[in-house]
Amino acid sequence: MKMLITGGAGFIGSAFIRYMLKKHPDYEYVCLDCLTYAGNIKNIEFALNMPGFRFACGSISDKDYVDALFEKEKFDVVVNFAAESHVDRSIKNPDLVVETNVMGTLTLLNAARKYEVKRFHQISTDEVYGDLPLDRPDLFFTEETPIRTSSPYSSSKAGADLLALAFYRTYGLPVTVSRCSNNYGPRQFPEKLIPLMIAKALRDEPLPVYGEGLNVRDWLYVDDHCKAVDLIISNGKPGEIYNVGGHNEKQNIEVVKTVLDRLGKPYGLIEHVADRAGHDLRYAIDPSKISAQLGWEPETDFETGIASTIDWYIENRSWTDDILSGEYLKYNEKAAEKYA
Ligand code: NAD
Ligand code: TDX
Repeated sequence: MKMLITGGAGFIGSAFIRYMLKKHPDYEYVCLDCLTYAGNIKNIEFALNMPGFRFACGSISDKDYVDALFEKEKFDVVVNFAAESHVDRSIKNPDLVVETNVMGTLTLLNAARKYEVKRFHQISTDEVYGDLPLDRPDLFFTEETPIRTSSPYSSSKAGADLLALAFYRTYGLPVTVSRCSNNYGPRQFPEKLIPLMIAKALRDEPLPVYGEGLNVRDWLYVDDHCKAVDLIISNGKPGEIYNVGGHNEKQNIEVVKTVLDRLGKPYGLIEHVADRAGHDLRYAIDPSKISAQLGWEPETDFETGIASTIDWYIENRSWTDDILSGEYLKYNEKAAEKYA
């Protein structure tokens, strides 16, 4: 079994590589990642010299590179994590999310079809369903919820999903799609809510909470997402979409206060700032399909997961420091040359 993992130098992709190398050490893996600002070669340093693992520094949007890689490696399975993943950046630069998330996915789909991969798994997001009202806690996103995106990011992810599903229907490419809720855990880039708030609090800097902080996100520990993806690849049905989430809804302000409490820092560090444009109110996943059909259940509850996540950022402070100082770009550049 040979698996291509794109975006494997990022937050979830690197957790997935860790998870899979442990769970299926007999598989062969290639990680394709072009090391954008969000990629970090240190995230997968442990794997670089392992037999059965190879890093390829290239872009999913580079047709010639992708075609040559597929021709050479003859992948059985492709798991596409690579994306521009930050909503705020997509609001500032909508063109890039379309180029990477839509055109990059199309490039991979074309290659997967040409080289007859046995499974193409597209990593999507609950954000493709838009948002739910704050005053209807009875409502959840199911796989039948219509696509109703809000941001350039979620629109581009929805475009990629629809293309992947079209390749299943039109060309018979064995595609599966997973739509997961907000992930948290070690090695998340310090622009996303939880690692950003930890980084700011550790430095006694103001914590920027958009608006009143009443928007709700449904948090899942990253390894539980990895477990779901592995199950879908092994036992999921081509053409199907699987929602992934652990019924762990929290208002942003609650999450921020949890971080401050764990670090022993005062709530006075919280600074309410201008709201995000088009800010989605509430995300909440109904995971009953993946639970009933594939037996998936999350293993890490929020209290345990957030405590160990905060501890990880304290114990590995140099990981964040290197990003904030720009030092990580130097070792990424070296890796880009070595693994071109
Ligand atoms: P991330 O931003 O941490 O990592 C993205 C990775 O993709 C980086 O290593 C980056 O270098 C790489 N990449 C970007 N453009 C590329 C290109 N053109 N070619 C090759 N590699 C490229 O993102 P993440 O948070 O780990 O998210 C991974 C995937 O999961 C994304 O598809 C995202 O939409 C999805 N997702 C994320 C969450 C979340 O909470 N973080 C939730 C649901 C779904
Ligand atoms: O500084 C901040 N202040 C703040 O209040 C930031 C960065 C965020 N927020 C709020 C906005 C959201 O309501 O916190 C919430 C979470 O924000 P993000 O971490 O940016 O995540 P979100 O916009 O919910 O999108 C995430 O979940 C779905 C990921 O970034 C996506 O990649 C994933 O698809």
